Amino acid sequence: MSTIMVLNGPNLNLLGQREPDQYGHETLADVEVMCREEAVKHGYEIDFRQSNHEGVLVDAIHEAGQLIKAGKLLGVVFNPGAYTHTSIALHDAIKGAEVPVVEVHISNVHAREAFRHHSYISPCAIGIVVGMGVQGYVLGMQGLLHKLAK
Ligand code: CA2
Repeated sequence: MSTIMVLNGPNLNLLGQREPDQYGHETLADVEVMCREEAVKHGYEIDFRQSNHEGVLVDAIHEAGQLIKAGKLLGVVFNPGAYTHTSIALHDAIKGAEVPVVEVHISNVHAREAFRHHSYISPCAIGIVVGMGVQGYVLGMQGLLHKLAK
């Protein structure tokens, strides 16, 4: 059985606890359940992670690259949080490790502050889901499967 990694960046551990108007009422644990249920439907497992630390996320992308080369991982559904708008390190990691990434944002970043309009991740993503709430994770998984599953 193959695996899909679902990777979450800084502050997403607070999901469901604050800012419900922006991010909804579901917690990250709820999102994990949704992703696992979707994965099972397609015969996949989920490797669900969150970190507030840029280097830990870089390491996770590198690990994903190794797992993909070993045929154990399909790709990564990635909500990089605020690092979306700042991290050349994550951009380089995705490119360097040749990891198929679907970038997901719960909110419509393009309808928010100008500093959220630019993404360092989008140029190296195979697809992007924006503004669909936490359902965006499931849509991102479906997109990854549609593009890559044999
Ligand atoms: O819309 C998204 O998914 C974001 O990636 C969320 C990031 C934000 O910096 C991006 O611009 C867009 C923020 C994640 C913080 O999540 C919180 C959840 C609840 C309460 C506070 C923060």
